[in-house]
Amino acid sequence: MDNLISKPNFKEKYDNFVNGEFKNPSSGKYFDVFSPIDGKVFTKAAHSNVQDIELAVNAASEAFKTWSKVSVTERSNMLIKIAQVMEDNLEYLAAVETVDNGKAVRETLAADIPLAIDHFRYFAGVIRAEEGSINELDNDTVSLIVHEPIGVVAQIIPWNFPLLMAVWKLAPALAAGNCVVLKPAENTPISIMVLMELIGSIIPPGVVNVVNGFGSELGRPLVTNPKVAKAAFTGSTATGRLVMQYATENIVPVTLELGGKSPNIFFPSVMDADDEFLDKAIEGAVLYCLNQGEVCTCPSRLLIHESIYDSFISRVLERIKQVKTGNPLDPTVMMGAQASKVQKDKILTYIKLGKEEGAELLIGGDENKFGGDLDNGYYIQPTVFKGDNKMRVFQEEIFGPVLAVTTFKTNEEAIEIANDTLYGLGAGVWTRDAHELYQIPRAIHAGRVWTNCYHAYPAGAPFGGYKQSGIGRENHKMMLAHYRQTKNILISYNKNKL
Ligand code: TXE
Repeated sequence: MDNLISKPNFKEKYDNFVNGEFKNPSSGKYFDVFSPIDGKVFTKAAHSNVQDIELAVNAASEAFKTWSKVSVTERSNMLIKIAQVMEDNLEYLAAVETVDNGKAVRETLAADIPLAIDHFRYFAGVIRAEEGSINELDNDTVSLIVHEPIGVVAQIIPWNFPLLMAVWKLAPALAAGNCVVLKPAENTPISIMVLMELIGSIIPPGVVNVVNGFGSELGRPLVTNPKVAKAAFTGSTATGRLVMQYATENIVPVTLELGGKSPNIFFPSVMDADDEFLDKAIEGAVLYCLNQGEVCTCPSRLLIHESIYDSFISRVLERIKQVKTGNPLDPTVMMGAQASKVQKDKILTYIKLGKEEGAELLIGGDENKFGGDLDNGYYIQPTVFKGDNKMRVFQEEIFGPVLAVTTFKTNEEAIEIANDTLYGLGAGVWTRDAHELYQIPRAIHAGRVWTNCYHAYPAGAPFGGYKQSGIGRENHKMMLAHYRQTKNILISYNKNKL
């Protein structure tokens, strides 16, 4: 307990950030923000309404007139400055994120914030290297292709990686020359406001606006605002469907990063491998606990070849017993608190359901208690069920530290089970066989297949979903295409012919 990272000081309440200033919500209302660590209110956030959305969109639209003309070098330099300020405040931002979301500070220090920093640097770099193109169609006709920013972008952010997901959307949008109205999740509105306190002065007024409040109240007016030219969303598939409907009303493009039920497949050669690889593979199976399972790519379905099932699962269960759970401000803790009471209750409902539908509980299966203040926090034990892929605990996104395990006999069966889901975001393949190493990932319907690794998110590796897991690829320069218009200037050099 002595080695806890100290809780940062928070303001009594947090406003919106509009046109370069912190601004009260027009209703004057604020809502309570709870820390998942102890379930206590630690501050309040602006409860915005349609008027606040309009103010922010108008500010963004006004700012776009100048920001869209700013040179690529200037935009790139701004992203580099933002990255530097984040790096200078890494520990502070990591602690804020942990209090706001409940995730382990071990992760915010080593992953959330460093990845966000690197993301700004990546887009600062790639935007400088972008070029248009020119094509001579015939002797006197030339086609010129140039890219232009799309306009005001609406970005709706989830609560599982509040800062990182905001940055995944902000960096490409700003690099491409757009202005943004960003709506954080109501469960975790604070880390983004703290970030704006740090970087707000680096950004020209109106280029980034943040409006806090409830998605059910603000989502529609934001995405259907006629001045909005594009929407980007990360969250549940159900809400993503709504966002797409709003975007349809406005006839604007939308990118979506939605749910998942990712298979993590272990082939027989894993068990014959050297100790180092086997240890890594066991670790890869246990990564369903990472971020308390609140990851869209959580490897929540474990598929093990039946010939190695007994020996492999016993190693996995031994390792799960070693997973350190508890106060997320303890830097040695791997699994902290679920992001909200609602989420904790949802996970417990699924655990009950798993038992009811006859899945065999191998470990965990209850909330986690640590005594003292933490008893009002939102903690769940790492849980493993063995069962059948048709069960609801195998099919539905639980978004918690709940693993559903099954076996397969052949590679064809492994592929069939892996693809038997509505989702197609992530997958893991673990093998020492050169053919499986390529053929299995190719056969899986998912946007990202980690092969002999899992849960790595380096900038430059495109990330996004097949099927109901979404549309678009973030984390890669190809995202720029979603944030730009393509203009074709067709030039005739023929003096007579039309
Ligand atoms: O998500 P929502 P919820 C999954 C996960 C979780 C479930 C429910 O399974 O248990 O979704 O979580 C905003 N128009 N994921 O209900 O509603 C909301 O304010 C526009 C997976 O919290 O999708 C927040 O900013 N926006 C996921 C954001 O949507 C609306 C991460 C996400 O909330 C809106 C989060 C509306 N009508 C949850 N209603 C992932 N892919 O990583 C809400 N929002």
